[in-house]
Amino acid sequence: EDGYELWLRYRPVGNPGRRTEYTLAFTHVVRQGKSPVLQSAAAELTRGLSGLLDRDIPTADQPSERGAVVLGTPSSSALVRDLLPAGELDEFGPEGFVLRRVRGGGKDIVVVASTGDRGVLYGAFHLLRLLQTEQPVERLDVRDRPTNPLRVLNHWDNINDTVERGYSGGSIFQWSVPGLSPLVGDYARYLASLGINRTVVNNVNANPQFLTAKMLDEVAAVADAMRPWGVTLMLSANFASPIVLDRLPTADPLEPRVKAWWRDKAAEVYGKIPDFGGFLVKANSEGQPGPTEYGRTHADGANVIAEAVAPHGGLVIWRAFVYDLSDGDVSTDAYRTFLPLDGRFADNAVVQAKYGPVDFHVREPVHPLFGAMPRTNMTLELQVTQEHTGHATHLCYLVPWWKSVLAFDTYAKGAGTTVARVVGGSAFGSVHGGLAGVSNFGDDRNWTGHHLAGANAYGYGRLAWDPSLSAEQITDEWIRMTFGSHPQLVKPLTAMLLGSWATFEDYTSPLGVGNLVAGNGDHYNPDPASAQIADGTSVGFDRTVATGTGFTGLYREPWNQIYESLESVPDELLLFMHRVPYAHRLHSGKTVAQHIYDTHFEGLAAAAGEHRTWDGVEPWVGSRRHAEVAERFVAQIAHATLWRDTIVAYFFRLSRLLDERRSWVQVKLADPGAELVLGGWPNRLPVEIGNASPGP
Ligand code: BDP
Repeated sequence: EDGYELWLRYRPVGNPGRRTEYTLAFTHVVRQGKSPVLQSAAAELTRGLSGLLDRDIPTADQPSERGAVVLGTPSSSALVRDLLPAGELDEFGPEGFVLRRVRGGGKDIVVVASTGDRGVLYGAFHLLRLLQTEQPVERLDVRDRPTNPLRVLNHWDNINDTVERGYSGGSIFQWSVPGLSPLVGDYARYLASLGINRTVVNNVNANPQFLTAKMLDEVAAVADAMRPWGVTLMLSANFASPIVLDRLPTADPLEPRVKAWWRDKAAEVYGKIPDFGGFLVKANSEGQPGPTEYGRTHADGANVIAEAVAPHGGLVIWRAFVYDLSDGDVSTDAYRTFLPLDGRFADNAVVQAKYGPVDFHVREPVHPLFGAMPRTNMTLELQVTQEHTGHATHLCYLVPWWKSVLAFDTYAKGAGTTVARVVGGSAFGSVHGGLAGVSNFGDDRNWTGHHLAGANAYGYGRLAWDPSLSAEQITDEWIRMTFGSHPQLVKPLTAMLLGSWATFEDYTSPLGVGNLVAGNGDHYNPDPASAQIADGTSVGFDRTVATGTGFTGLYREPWNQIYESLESVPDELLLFMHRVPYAHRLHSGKTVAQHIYDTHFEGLAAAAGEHRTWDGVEPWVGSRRHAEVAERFVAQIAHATLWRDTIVAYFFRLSRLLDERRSWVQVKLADPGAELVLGGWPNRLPVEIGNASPGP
């Protein structure tokens, strides 16, 4: 197996009892209704059941014997109307569904129903997931609906097929090749299996050429291929498009000619893609054009596009990733720029903020904008692609981290106003909110480069559907669906995945200090000096109100107090909020220096342990996938060693504090040549310290 099938492999159910149970319960598929989405749902059920039960599952118009799976909507199917109480489905909306085992005409029937076609499709995938994970179906009765209206995957794919921050090959859309990429249909099917209902198909650093008539034809073909899977297409738009494409003298959003341009462009797009989802915009950020060039606000900018797409039912998603105030602390810029605009964005505009106030680092506090803009639709942007977390080389499973972001309590409307509730809409009643993930899909055969990075794509989708799912459940599902249900496989792999984010954090950036990589580089190799967060006496970033940049004051009670005080700031965010001497004692009882030494040795040891775990599950994983991941582990361990040695050496050199638990630092200190070696940093020392080290 080469990994192309991801979590939709549909291999025969291994557990004999379950297989018999399913074989009796599912004998044929009854589709009522002809829409393309319903056809996808029926085809998927037939394909999935045939694979899982290892026999041909036919499709029929009516239930013929016991074990029919009936799928449809009340409007497409008389059977669905008969089998479920009138009105029951309304509660779950057109994307929600009911799966139930009922008796109809004296026969056992399984109904997969929704008021909308998409809901039926999602119900079909849910039913298959239950079987793939070997759940009982005896008393099947599932009622579910997505928490988030917007469940979006963003592609940073360029017109020349490269992918910004992509580590799994080129663009799956193959924009540079005329005609539809053969990957698109399969890709859309994977999105549907997770309930992802939108995708933005080009980079936020947007090439205006995507909006030319010729490219729009290409884009329309992609939309056509995704439509049967219930996926709505969106485009990133360059704010200067009116200038670049049609030589307007300005892109000032309040200029009538500019408004007309966007109105006409929207009409053109909708002429080709009637169900187009709208535009995503990165403006006045990292060199991208935007409204502030004309003295206008981000709301003015968003609204001109919002107005243009509104008559067609479209949205504008406007990113809050700005840091152009540049007066000291970028972590306050987005807050200070956007907060005054609360209530000024159009109803069909959505503000999208990254989870943290700086970037997608391995650890940041949750962005203070969440909960601070009660009159604005918001989406939370997560980075599925591992730009800052080891690319497609390191195992870094991000679901536990995302869970903690979603569960963060903003206290905006009292206790319990979590980020999940803010973006999902239940906190402030916003209509268009949810999650956006920066995709890790590329045209590598296994889609995500590292086979285990598929878990991040899967986990993102599941959390977008329901942020209350536990990390354990999501992980368990993914492993069973991707590799199988053998207990000797599921248990160790679950633990390995769940621990891997902490492992990565341990051997990279300690205590919330931020990325210790070269500023504008590939965000991969250690380069702590360039981060400029430490000197010979202290380390960290003073963001307090009392003596620092005031960032901690952007949070509500009690977080502002908790973060402001050294007594209460959580260890893992200490260096994000405070500047402290190396001998400062953490709540854990360790000094900062000792914590850095320990976590780096322990993190590397944990990574080596993950590699051993992987070797131990070889019999159940399949040789090709096993070997490919094992290769990545070898590279990861080598790179993690470089990280450990670089970071440990760097902080030892600055702090001169001995490692209380290991001998290597003392050896180096006692060695008169130590200074010389230290002077060789960063190129030589890490290697030498690594060699001298007795290991953890
Ligand atoms: C940064 C990435 C850059 C993106 C930018 C963004 O390094 O490639 O364009 O985020 O999110 O982290 O716009």
